[in-house]
Amino acid sequence: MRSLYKFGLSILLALGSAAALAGYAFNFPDPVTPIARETLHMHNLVMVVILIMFFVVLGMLIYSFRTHNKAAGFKASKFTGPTNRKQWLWALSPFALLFVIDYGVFGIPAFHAVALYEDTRTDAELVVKVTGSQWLWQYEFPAEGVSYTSRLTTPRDQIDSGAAKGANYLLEVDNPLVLPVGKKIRFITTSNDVIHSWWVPAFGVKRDAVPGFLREFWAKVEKTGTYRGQCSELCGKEHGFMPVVVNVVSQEEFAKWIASKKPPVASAPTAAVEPVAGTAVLAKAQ
Ligand SMILES: [Cu+2]
Repeated sequence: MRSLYKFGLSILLALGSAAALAGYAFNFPDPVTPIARETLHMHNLVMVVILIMFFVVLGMLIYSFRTHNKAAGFKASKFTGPTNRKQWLWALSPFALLFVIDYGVFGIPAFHAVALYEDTRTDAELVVKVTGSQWLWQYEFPAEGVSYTSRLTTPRDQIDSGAAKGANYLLEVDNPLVLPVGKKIRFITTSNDVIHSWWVPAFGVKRDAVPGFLREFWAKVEKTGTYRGQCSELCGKEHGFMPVVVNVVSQEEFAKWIASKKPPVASAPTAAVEPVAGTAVLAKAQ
């Protein structure tokens, strides 16, 4: 028994130290959108309920093994299937309990969280089109006529272990996506080549970018800051090298930034065609 405890303890220590070395966070990142907060609450609720169930069932098992054993003079009863009312009750009550927990305790809040995620009302204050490409992201603000690409900036030296890895190793880009705080933003994802997936953990959103399809989700970021994520659909040899970086700034800062990104007025005739074409595609997608 003692060696078993030692074995368990060493496994725990090994897992703990490996996690510490990797700088791994076990829990969700701080949620900054309503969707991320609901997802975290849902996760916590499920964890608490299944932990209680785990300990109740384990306790009953241990109690049964320790008290109703052969040494204490108990004889195994031999029967097939429930034969009396008490046995039926014991067979059906766990089923009924699980049914109530699954549909009532988990189902209702889970449905609410999914409905929030799939909110398709068109009251978005800003639309961002995200296009995945091997191996970069393209961001477009169709109404504002702004479009640019966002690529990894981690030097090749760090990737090939020729230099020490930076603080945001593989999570840094040249042109981050800039968004205003507190605005409802509708995201539309698509792809130029293969399936990618746009993911920012702190936003609680992840949506596949599928070639030939427009898929959508929305987010309302409540806190300014820099948020990092990654492509999360294996998309080829540099799948690990197309991170997502989002700078969430105040609404005034955003207005200034978007104005600086707009194409100069001199090229207006050609630039004006873009947003109109983009809007037509968006209207069709709804
Ligand atoms: Cu990708």
